[in-house]
Amino acid sequence: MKTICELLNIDYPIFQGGMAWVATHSIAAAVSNAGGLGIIAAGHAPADWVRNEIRACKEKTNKPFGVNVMLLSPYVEEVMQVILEEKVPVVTTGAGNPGKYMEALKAASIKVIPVVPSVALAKRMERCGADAVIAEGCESGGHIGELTTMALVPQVVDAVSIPVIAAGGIADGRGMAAAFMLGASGVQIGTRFLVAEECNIPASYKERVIKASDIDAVVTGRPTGHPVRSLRNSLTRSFQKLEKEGASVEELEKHGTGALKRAVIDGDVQNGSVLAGQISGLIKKEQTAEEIIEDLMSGVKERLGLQVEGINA
Ligand code: TUI
Repeated sequence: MKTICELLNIDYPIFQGGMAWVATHSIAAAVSNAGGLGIIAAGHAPADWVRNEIRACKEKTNKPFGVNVMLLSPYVEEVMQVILEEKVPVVTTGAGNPGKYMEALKAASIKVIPVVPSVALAKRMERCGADAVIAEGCESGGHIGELTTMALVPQVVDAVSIPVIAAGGIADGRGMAAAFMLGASGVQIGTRFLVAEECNIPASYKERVIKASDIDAVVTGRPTGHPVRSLRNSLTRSFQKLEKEGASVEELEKHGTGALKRAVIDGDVQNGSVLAGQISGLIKKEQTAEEIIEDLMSGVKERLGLQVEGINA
């Protein structure tokens, strides 16, 4: 089996998470230029916005990059069309089953790497032609599944024969080494790239991540069927109150409307949804994407030396 670096033509087995509203061409191009796989998040954005971001990314890097498609987006069909037209090298997907798009993406030689929260979905994705899967544990920020990274990754590794990328709770060389020990072929990292210099979110958002403690990343929205992990603030407290009072799904969904944009665009980290993972407490400073990748690679090499395929590319 090819290593993930050989498969995608990248130097290091590090994906930057496709964080909605956050992951624009700026951070994606910086991560790709540093040898990882930068990923633009399509989120809930219209197709024209995605096309502009793809073109801006191509201006800034000649290296492979990806687009993450949030399958709950109302624009998913048009966004997939743009990805095909622009011949984006890699597509990752989240929050659903991308099966119906697989044939067209594969026919365009686009590598397809779905995020999976379970063994069953990982197997289904392998059967319909996925090139790899991202097994994302519930330590992650944003929309999450049930299983932890520690439990999910080895079970997915045993169930499929395509490469498995571990995500959720990984932010340094130790976490990366642990992921390789579980059988992963690479890692996807979101939270640490939130505080990258090239990540153009408000300073208030980065400061909130940097000052987060180990227990600050909480889950709200379980009753809606869309649990979301974000950093404790006025919004998470009001959500928890509504949930305790038995608010309806409609009320809870209404309460969450526009909350991510409030944090990422307006910088309102009290009333907005500050999506971030459980590993936030480990993150202490802003650095360039290149410094983050160098730190991850030196940390993992220090621990695993030459043992793991793909890390010495
Ligand atoms: O998608 C994410 N993280 C996200 S998406 C997001 S924006 C958002 N919009 C509306 C509601 C909630 C969030 C913020 N963060 N991560 C990847 C991920 N995918 N986590 C879990 C899943 C997942 C869940 C179910 C993937 C597939 C799936 O399949 C269900 C099925 O159809 O079989």
